[in-house]
Amino acid sequence: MEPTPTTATHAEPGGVRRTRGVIDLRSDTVTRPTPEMRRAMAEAEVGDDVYGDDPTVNRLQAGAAEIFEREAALFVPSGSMGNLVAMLCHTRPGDEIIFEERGHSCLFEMASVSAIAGCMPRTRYVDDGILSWDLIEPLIRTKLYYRAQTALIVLENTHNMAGGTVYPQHISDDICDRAHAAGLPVHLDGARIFNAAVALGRSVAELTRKFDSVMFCLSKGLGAPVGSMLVGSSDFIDAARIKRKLLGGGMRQAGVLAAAGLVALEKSPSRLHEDHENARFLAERLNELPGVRVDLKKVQTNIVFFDVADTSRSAAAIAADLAKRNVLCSATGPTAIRMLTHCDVDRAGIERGLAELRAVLAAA
Ligand code: TLP
Repeated sequence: MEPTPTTATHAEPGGVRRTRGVIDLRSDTVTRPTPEMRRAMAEAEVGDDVYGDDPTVNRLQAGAAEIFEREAALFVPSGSMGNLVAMLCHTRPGDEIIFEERGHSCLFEMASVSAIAGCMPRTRYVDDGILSWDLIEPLIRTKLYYRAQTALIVLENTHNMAGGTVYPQHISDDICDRAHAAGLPVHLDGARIFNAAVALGRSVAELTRKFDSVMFCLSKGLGAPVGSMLVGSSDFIDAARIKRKLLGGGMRQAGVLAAAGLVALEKSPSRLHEDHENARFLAERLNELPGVRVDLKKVQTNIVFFDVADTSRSAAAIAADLAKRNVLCSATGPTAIRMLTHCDVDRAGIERGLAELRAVLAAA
């Protein structure tokens, strides 16, 4: 069957379309490498990165450090490993780490904060996911020898489970300044920091300059197949390299992956605004459907959550019916559904997704 042109934006070598008729809105992690990435991967110069000998990994790390205006960067296999490595560098077992309650590194990374870093999460719920110093300060432990000590604050920008919300820069800067005054480092889970930068019209360097360490993902909206980066000082990255090895994340000829990451860093940020426009379009149309509610003020980047309580059907049932019609989304709660826009679904694909949802709701 000829794949629908609305579902894919790039032709693969040999003319095969990337996505065969499926509108996959489960996540921006589902994006496939572009033909340019695949070419770069095939032609990548490689070496053994555990010896520091992979020229393509070295170029990627130097490029990321330059973009973030930091001393150094480290290529890691996943965002989860990047966050865990940072937590291992900043803390000791028995310490506490402050997170927003739905922070990815607290809730969705296999409890590695406790299981591997040996730390206690200390959390605070905020509806839009955006913490502020007045919410963080009461969570900091007093210095008593028999109490676990606060060792780190983790912020997430954009905040995934709050709907892709963006930290206003004065708030994240203020948290970092006050944390530093209190002797605490701040790590940024910046899996989607390029989306935040596009939403705010600022550079990622500007948004992140006060953080002690930053993790960002190449494999989400930037479209690379694998990999994330940690950026920070040379001392932090030297320590992070050791922790990465401890976790089994020392890779060998990783240049084949880094090559795609280099293309992603160079080419993808300038097109993320399309994903944001598609998310806004999607959110506004969803909000017009009977029984569907979207909190439009939270739709700031490429993530759309919507509530289906008033359709009298569960999110899981709707997601299952949509999947039968080749539209994929994630049921994230009894009545909550998450959809993400990305480079593999264009505006026509979004429209088809909406039409299928309309049909699913009408059939019920
Ligand atoms: N997020 C994934 C799922 O795990 C939920 C997604 O589909 O959104 N930080 C943030 C903010 C993330 O959203 C994710 C992945 C990660 C870290 C972890 O990245 P990976 O999947 O590379 O380990």
